[in-house]
Amino acid sequence: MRRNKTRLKQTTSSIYQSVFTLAAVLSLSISTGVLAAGSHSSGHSSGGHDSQTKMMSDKGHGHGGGHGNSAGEPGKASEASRTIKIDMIENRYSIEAITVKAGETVRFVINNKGQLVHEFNIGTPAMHKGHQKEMMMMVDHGVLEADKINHAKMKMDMGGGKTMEHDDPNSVLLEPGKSGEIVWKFSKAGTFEIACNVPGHYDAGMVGELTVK
Ligand SMILES: [Cu+2]
Repeated sequence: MRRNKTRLKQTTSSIYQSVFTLAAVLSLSISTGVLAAGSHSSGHSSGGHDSQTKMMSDKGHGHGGGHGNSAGEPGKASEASRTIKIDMIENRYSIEAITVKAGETVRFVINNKGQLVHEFNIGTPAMHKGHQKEMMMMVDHGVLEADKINHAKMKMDMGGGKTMEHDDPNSVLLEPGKSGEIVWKFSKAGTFEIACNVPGHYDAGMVGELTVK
């Protein structure tokens, strides 16, 4: 562990460099200027690009998040008690607080009415934090651009048969103008979050409270 830390320290400057490069690229391509530039550096001080790649393949899957989700589990559309429609724009959801009953299955219909790629993801704050690192990797690999998703790169083999496909059942990642659906069963009570983990968006306020009681 100690040795690992030393190695990570050595890569810190290159991480900052890539974060700042990213911030510069994004601010050039985003006319709305709402991206919280600079705010993501804190989330990436603990892991370099290489170590994250390794960590992901060690875990044995390409893109975590839906595994052991304490917010619930994928649900059946036939069991949904209601449909909640949510629009996404820069950088927020049209609904900022949702309350559901424990055991309830809800169908979410998500529309991206913004000009940037946005995500709708159901999870705990810790899950979102972890997912933000994976999203950052998608940006680093050119899979995720500010206003589009490179689907060909997403399917590319990252080594050991792992890809960067974003197909977790608790999440939809949508390009501008696109819509998607999630059917989710909230198995037990708790306080969770809906969040967009595209770099910078969560910190800019693209997060909502989800109460299961
Ligand atoms: Cu977003």
